[in-house]
Amino acid sequence: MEIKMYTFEPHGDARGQLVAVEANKDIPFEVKRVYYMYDTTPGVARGHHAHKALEQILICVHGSCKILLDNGKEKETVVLDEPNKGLYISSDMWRVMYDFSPDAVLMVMASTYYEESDYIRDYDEFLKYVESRGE
Ligand code: T46
Repeated sequence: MEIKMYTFEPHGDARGQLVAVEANKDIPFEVKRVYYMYDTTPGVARGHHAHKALEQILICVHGSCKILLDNGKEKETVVLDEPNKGLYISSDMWRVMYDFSPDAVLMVMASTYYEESDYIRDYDEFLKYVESRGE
């Protein structure tokens, strides 16, 4: 499986670091929504779903976490632990976020507004969905 990581150039000076991410330039889509998670309960995993259309970039802007990606055929785990590294997740990809450090803040830039009907929350349904699309 091809993992698409983006490295954003920090604008560092004596005051510290600043990272800017521009839609359709630094990432391949228009950003419609930004959300972030923090204060994650120790030991929990989040996600356990796929999307039909949504594309996203995940940045762990503080702390660290792991992301399990599963396209129905292969699985890969990515560690996010740098605030200027973004993981691209396409639609049709089962994802699980886990192993959050206590200080983790996981920020997500999303290509669409929140839409519950875009979620596939059942793993068997996901496998049938990707198979029906010939993926
Ligand atoms: C994804 C992974 C990486 C909203 O009201 N608006 C939103 O934009 C989002 C993302 C969530 N919510 C509500 C829906 C639930 O009541 O917030 C609650 C928690 O959402 P959820 O259980 O879907 O969160 P995660 O962490 O399992 O998954 C999220 C995204 O939903 C999902 O698209 O790819 O992060």
